[in-house]
Parts: sequence; C-alpha cells; structure tokens
Amino acid sequence: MNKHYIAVDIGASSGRLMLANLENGKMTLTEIHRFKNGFKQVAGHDRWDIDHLGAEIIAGLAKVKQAGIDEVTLGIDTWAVDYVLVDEAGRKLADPISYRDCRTKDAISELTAKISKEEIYRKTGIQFQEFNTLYQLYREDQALLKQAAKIMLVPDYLGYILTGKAVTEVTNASTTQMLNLRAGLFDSQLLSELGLQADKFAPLVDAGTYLGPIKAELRSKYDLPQVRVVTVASHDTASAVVGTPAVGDNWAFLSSGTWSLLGTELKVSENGPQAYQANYTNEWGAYGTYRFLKNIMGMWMVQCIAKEYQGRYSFSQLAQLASQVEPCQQFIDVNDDRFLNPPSMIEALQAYCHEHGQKVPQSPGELVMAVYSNLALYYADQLSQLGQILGKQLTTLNIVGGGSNVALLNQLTADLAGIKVIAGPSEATAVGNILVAMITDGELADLPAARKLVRDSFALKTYQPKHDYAQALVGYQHFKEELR
Ligand code: LRH
Repeated sequence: MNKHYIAVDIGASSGRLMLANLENGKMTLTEIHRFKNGFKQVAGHDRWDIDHLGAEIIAGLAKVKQAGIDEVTLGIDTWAVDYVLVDEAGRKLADPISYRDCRTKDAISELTAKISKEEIYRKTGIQFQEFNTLYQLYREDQALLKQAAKIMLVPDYLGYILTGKAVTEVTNASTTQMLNLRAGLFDSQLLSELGLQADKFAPLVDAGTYLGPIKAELRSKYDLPQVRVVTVASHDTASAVVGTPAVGDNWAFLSSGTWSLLGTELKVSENGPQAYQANYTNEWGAYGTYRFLKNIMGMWMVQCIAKEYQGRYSFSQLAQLASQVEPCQQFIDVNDDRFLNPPSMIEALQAYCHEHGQKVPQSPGELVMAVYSNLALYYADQLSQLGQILGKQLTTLNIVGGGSNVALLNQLTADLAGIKVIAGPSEATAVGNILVAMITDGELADLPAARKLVRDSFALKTYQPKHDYAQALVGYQHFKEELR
C-alpha cells in the first residue's frame, strides 16, 4: 500500500494513533502514539482536558513525520454525547463537561414532564440515559450556551482544530437523542425545548466524508506530514461495529471497553413498544445501518477497582486472581446508577452486596470475579431479550475491543449465554475508523468487503459454551425481576 492511514481513537481512559498498513490482502496496525485520558474536577464539574487531547494528536502526527511518512489520511473517533461550546471566533468557551458529571441527575424526569418519554423515543429511537446530550444541554449554563456560536461534539471539535472545518457527523450526533429518525435531521421540537435552533450545530454529514487538509500553520509550526482528514464513523462504538468481523444475519456484537455495548446491526430502525420498554437504542451507523444496542457498565468497573489498588495489579493480574474465584457468587445489577461515578467502586460494590444480603467480595480476585460474573449475566440476559425483540435466534456473539482479550470473561459469557463467542480484534475501533476512510477513498468497495478484510487480517478466538450455568442465569433473572 502506498497510502498511509491513521486512526485517532480516543476513549474515556486512553487515546492512540494507529497506523494501518495493507499488504498481501491483510491489514496490520502499528501503534504510533498512546496517551492517557480522563476527567478531572475543574470549576465545579468533571471535565475533559480537550487541549491536551489536541496536543497529543499533534505529538502523534509529529512522530509519524519522524518515521519518514510525509502524507497520511486520518480519521478521528471518540466516546459519544459530550460536546464543546465554541464562540464566534472558533475558540472553546470552556473545557467540556464529562457525561459522568452529576449535573444531569433527574434531568430526564424534568424534561419528560414537558415532552413525554414515549414521544421522545418515537422521534429519536434513542435509549434514555441521563447523560445524553439532550439532558446535558438542558442543564447547561444558559448564559454560556447563549454565548456559543456552535455546539461541537468532541470528535467534530478535534477535526475542527486540525482543519478549521466544522461538521456534525451523524453516527455520533444520533447519540445526542436529538436527531429525528424519520427526518434524518435535528428534531425542531426537541431543540425548541432547549431554546435552540439547528444552526447551533454545524451541518450534518455522513460517516465517510472528506473534511479537509490539516491547517498549514499547524504543519509548519510542528513539522507535521500532509494530513487529509476524513470524517469517519466518529462515534467510537460506530467504528467498532464497522470493524466487527461479522458474517451472516444472526450475529450480535459486544463492543467491550470502558462501556460494554451489546446489540446487533439493523438495516431498519426498531423503535416499537417492546424496544421502548426494554430501553434499546437505535444509534445511527455507517452506511445506513443502525446500532440496536444497550449500554452496560463495562470495564469501567474494573478500571476503577484497578485504580483504587494504585497500580499494584495489572488488568491481566486481576483477571488471573479472579480466575481462582468461583463465578456467580452474588447477583449485582451492574447498571445501577451508583456505579456510574462512585467515589469508591470497591465500596459501592461491597455496599450493594451487603444491602442485598449477598456474600460481600473482599479480595481483588473476588471483587473482579463479582464484576465479570455480573457483566456476563447481564450479557446473557440481554441476548435473550434482544432475540425476543427482534424475533430471531442470535447464534454468534462477536466480542471486540480491549475487553475481548479477557479470556475468562469470554468463556463465562459463552457459558452463561449458551452462545458461540468470537473474540477480536481488540483494536476494532481503530480498524473500523480506518476502514471507513479506505471506503471513502475507494480502496475498499463497501462494508462487507471491509469486514472480510478484518476476518482475513486478525487472529480471532472462538469460545464454545463449556459449562452449564443455566441455573445461575435463572437465579439472576429472578433477582432482576424482584428489583423491578
Ligand atoms: C463508548 C461510548 C458509548 C457511549 C458512551 C458515552 O466509549 O461512546 O457508546 O454511550 O461512550
């Protein structure tokens, strides 16, 4: 391949620049640059350091140039829902507030007193989560919002500081819960509930749109290569689904990172009463698809536990300790709000078990096994619900993302859900980011060709159900029933 593709992939806990190489019909990825991400309390809120993210992208691009590469095509993806307020001159008004900040507490019930939940779901098909942009904007500082010329979602803002071009990419914009499924535009009624008009956002564009070249002043100041920025599927989960090596029609995906996003890809959205009741989302995917999924608390819980042990255990050491503990010893609703941003995840888990009269996990291994077991139980329960809503038997679960490296959790999931699990690639998000850029350039024909390239390029691991945990799942389902 003579063209060089770079994925900028930034999640809640880390970011990276990955360089793709295509040789003999296979893609290989090289990590060029990695950096930490996280939010901090600043001026009364949990905020992301957006300038730091911009500076790390530049630092990564400088490394690309130092490696002798003079020309690259680049796409950016990040986590969803958060935004930067930008003034008339294109300057940020403040650092963006994290979706885990508590400012949106009770915002759903307040806003839905004005426009019903059913109506919002009928319009948007998006799951109710207190952190959706809709509720964040509802709770935004109104003076600041007034001052803003544009509201830019995080990856759009990063593309803007590189190129000076502002767009609103739809795979990510759909997670705002403000796009109208039918019209394909921002919903004017929802905007007016917020006192906004559509021109507060840059024009909507599809994933796979050329954005522009990097600004000349950045190139010369930092000695960067020539960079063509393509607006890829800028929501990390949308990119991960593109990078999922799925075949046929009966597959589900689990994008396993800070969040676990469990669902399937649809060609037609599904926002009927059953989907509403089950709070499934129809996020817009690349190439006219929908990510019909549910957010599950995910590896965030283990990340928090690891942090509390102050780096004494790596993730693989924690998994090793967990593997010595018997699974499913307690039932925990991992999506309980208390786990979203607790001062101590360990204490939150222990308090939950205590309150529900369950065995309280103490050691690192017990704590992590309690999390893995209950993630796997949640997945298994949701897979059966997903099959029911869609009226079909899902036969394969493709697990992608960093969490797909956790063999113990993959096997537990296969066992509890009674489904074949195919794990990998762990870098599906960066892969999907690059695949959309390649399709945009005509290097690949379409989504099926892109997924074939993933299957041909990356080692995937299959897990068949081995142990019978049917009883544990039934117990868990009773437990969840009682919580309702
Ligand atoms: C995963 C993710 C997820 C969103 C959440 C805010 O990184 O983008 O799809 O719901 O972050």
